[in-house]
Amino acid sequence: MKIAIVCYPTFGGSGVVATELGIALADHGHEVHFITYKQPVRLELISHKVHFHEVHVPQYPLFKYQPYELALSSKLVDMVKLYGIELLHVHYAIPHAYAGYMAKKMLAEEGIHIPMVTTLHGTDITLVGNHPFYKPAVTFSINKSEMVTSVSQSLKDDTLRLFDIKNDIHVVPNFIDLSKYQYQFTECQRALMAEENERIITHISNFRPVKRIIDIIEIFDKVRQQLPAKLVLVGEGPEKERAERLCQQKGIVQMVHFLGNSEEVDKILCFSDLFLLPSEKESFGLAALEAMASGVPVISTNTGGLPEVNKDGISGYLSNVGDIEDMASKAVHILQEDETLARFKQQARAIATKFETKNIVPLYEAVYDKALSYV
Ligand code: GMT
Repeated sequence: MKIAIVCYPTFGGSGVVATELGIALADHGHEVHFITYKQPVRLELISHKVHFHEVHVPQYPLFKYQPYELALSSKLVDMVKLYGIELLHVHYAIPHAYAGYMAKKMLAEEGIHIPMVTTLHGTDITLVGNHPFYKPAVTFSINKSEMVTSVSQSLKDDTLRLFDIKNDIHVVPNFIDLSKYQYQFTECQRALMAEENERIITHISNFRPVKRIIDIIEIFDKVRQQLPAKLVLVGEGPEKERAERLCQQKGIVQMVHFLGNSEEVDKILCFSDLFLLPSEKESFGLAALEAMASGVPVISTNTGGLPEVNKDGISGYLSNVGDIEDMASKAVHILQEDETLARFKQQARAIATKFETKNIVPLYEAVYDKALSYV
């Protein structure tokens, strides 16, 4: 099958999932065309099965807002015609599903009929898409997709609650290539981060308010008073400065490493003992799954799709949003004894195996087959 994948090429979870999916589909023999404004961060290998087409938006002074959707839909039309692409798979509804629909209509005028699959990732529904400014367009483009998938049951429920959706939503969970998370302890650069007797607590995100970075600092501050520990924070975003200031106020700057964005999260996770994800909302929590794949237990909130990924008392623990005390005491419980930590590490990895690429990608292929039967 010749498939166009439209996504955000950045460090965000939706872009990572789209990129890993494209790579896995190419491994299955499909021809994949990534169409976006920059080469996706985790797309290392360009081969005859994986193509990347950049969407250019020339700057024109008349426009206060440059029309990306227009450039994207035009690029989709051109690439579908040039490469004989048979299906569009758009990740993140805004504005990709809208641009995809326009491309479909333009192609139909020329007698080319191709289906569109829209994958909902979370904030496109729960935070951004739900805003009255976008809602009519998001509802319309979801309803005009041949097939719609969501990354968790929780996100499906949210979508049906918040939007007037007429078509079925198929839950296809996010997935992980476990072979990429198999660094042995000895290969890890643990000594660069912490003393031998210290536990390493990690968080990776885009540092948006929804991630509750301040809670992470507060939790860590409680934990480090009970046992020797270091905190490793990976990512960039609007809450970073506030977090840095709080570390200064608490006098814990030496115990907290801000690493910025990284393309080597696997190497960071391999020396981590615990992953914190105290988000306000999380449709899935790909970062938690990546941690679990590295054998790192997770303390997360019980919001959104997180309970579908992080199993309470097995791969880690779940707490109510904002319950810093509870998260700190559960963290101490996991980290205090070597035997407890070893058990949670092994259980976290075991739960992650349920989300292996080879189990999930065929679900997308089945969705594509069904979408093709509709045109
Ligand atoms: O906020 C983020 O983490 C980025 C965002 C994105 O679209 O890139 O992540 C969303 O999609 C991920 C991949 O499906 C999910 O794992 C995240 O849970 C989801 N984020 C939220 O729902 C806040």
